[in-house]
Amino acid sequence: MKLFVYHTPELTPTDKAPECAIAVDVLRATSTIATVLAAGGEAVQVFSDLDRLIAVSEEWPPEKRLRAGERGGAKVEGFELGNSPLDCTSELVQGRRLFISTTNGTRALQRVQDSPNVLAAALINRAAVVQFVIEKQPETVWIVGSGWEGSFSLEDTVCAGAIAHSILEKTHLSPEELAGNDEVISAIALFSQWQNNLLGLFHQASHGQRLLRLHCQEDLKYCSQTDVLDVLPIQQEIGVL
Ligand code: 3SL
Repeated sequence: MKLFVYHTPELTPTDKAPECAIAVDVLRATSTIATVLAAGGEAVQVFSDLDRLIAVSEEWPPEKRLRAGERGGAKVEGFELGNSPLDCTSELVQGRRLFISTTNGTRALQRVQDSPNVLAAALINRAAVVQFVIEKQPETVWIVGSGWEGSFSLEDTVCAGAIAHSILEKTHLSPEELAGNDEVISAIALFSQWQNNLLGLFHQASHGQRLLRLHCQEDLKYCSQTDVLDVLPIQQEIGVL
């Protein structure tokens, strides 16, 4: 198995798809997706275009659907939900399909649509994602961070490092056997440095600070937990997890 880390969707090679692709948007899209599925949501369907989201979700009975949308950290007007995982209680999401569009997380998921195994990972469901990778043993795995509008983000890279670190522990591969690019080694180093204070790292991250300005400190706390949800968001058909 060779693992590659890409800090943003734009940095992935355009001429190939890996056997397994892991999209990461710790703050907050993939944390929200994992939370919805763990709370009994029927599925999560991801859109980049809000009009298309509205059109497709109209085909679902209102009691069976939820619309979630975020632009610039704020909730899209008229939607039931923004992008806070803390709003996704089992009372609300049980048996319903979530139709979601966010600024960056959606882009990462869409960029890897051609892979036969597309997963959505966050720190909260890291163990389930690692378990899948170890059992499946794909030849090539990409971890694709969402970043922020094309730029590197600390929280996605530390999550990539957390995944890589756990794969190393469980397989006894050496870092140089596992790593397909240098980004893997630097992500592991970032995680090793901050693993006991992930919330502290989020407070230093530019998107963490943006969310703090929007009074989302509880979201940061929740998303900084590791391995608390045993859920594997995996694509069933294009765009549906
Ligand atoms: O950009 C995204 O996809 C979002 O996760 C950003 S936010 O955390 O909802 O602001």
